Amino acid sequence: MRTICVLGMGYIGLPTAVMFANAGFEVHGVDVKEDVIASLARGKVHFEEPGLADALTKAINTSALFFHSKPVAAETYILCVPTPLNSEKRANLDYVVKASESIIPVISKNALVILESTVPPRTCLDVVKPILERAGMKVGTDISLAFCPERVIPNNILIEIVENDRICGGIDEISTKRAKDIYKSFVKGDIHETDCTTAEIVKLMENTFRDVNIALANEFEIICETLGINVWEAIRLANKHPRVTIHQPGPGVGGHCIPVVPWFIVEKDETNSKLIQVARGINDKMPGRILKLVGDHVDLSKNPVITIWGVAFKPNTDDTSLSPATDIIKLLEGAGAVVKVHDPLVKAYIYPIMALEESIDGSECIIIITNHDYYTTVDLSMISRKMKKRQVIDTRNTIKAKDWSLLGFKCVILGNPVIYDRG
Ligand code: SAJ
Repeated sequence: MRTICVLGMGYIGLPTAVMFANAGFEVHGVDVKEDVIASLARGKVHFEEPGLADALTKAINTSALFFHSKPVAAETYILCVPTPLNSEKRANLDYVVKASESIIPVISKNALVILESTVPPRTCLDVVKPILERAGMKVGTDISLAFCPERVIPNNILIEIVENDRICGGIDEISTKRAKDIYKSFVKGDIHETDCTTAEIVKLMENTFRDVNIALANEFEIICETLGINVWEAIRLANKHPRVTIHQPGPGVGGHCIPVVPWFIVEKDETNSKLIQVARGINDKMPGRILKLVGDHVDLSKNPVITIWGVAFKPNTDDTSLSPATDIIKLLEGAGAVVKVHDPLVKAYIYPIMALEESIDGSECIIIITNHDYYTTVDLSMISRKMKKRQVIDTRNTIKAKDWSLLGFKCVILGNPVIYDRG
């Protein structure tokens, strides 16, 4: 049976391991975190992702998936480790280096190594290849190496991992073909062949495209405020053009990827990446804009209780990675507010997560940061009774302001000059 060793059991590595296991491979999932390995071996997933727990159970029950704290010998190694930003806004490749080094004791001739982690261009050639060659074999001749980035969106991973097109870029043609061959076992989208360095920049371009477009939406929000225009309505109408798809403004950009990845291009060519840098700056300034918006409606120097609804980086996920909510809470506390936090999905966060009722008790303003579906189902009359002042600031244009205003709420929506209240 064909064997695969997947290094890194995070939100990409685990679904990848599970998919290969359920597609007929013998898969060995590896993570340096012993507690993660122990819980996975018991069939327990360590993050929320629709369908993942069932798919994991199936893979374990058919004896197709095993977990280890160190790599084991396999025909294919897939590296799915994090590549965070360091303090100089460059890619920290420590995990890629350590994972590559960790397979040296077990790798043998004819192995295929696939890097899935998002990395700056030339990482396969300049970082991974020399490490693998320390095993005494030549990459290209003895070992194949390819870069095959993931493209899935959290919360829809198990669907997108199958249906999205993929890019496979090998260090040579044989590496590309071998990598494509194994992904074909479960990917229904087209698998496009290229070289490894092109594949590396393709991944960065995709996420940078999104970051720059969100920055444009955020810049439109700022301009529309100056001009007294409702940006949401303006974007809705502009998007009626057949070739225009403007993104949505908001409180900032979070997640593992979008706020990080554009810097991997900047580090390779700072001089020619000015648009990318400006876009990053615009998105990073959005939490400060939210602070200003709150300050326009609440006297923060009087230490009011302010409620944050939603600390996940995007709706309907429990993931708080680089969430703009964290910056906004810090800014509000710095300005004097006493912040209470609610999120229906997040269990662990750097601030205590309260029950809904507790989070609004004595509060002078709710600020909606993450538009979880849950917030459209809350009991508005209970909320209006519990609050000290009936005010809500919606940074995602998500609430039905009319319903809230009928209960006496003053509703402020980022990017909309109209203030909804009973008057
Ligand atoms: N956001 C906005 N306005 C928008 C869209 C998003 O403010 O119009 C914000 C979100 O609220 C969130 C952040 O941007 O804070 C990022 O969310 P996202 O939905 O854009 O992206 P991620 O991080 O969940 O997933 C992205 C996806 N990449 C692209 O859409 C190009 C996903 O396909 C990638 O696999 C993933 O990054 C990754 O791992 O690289």
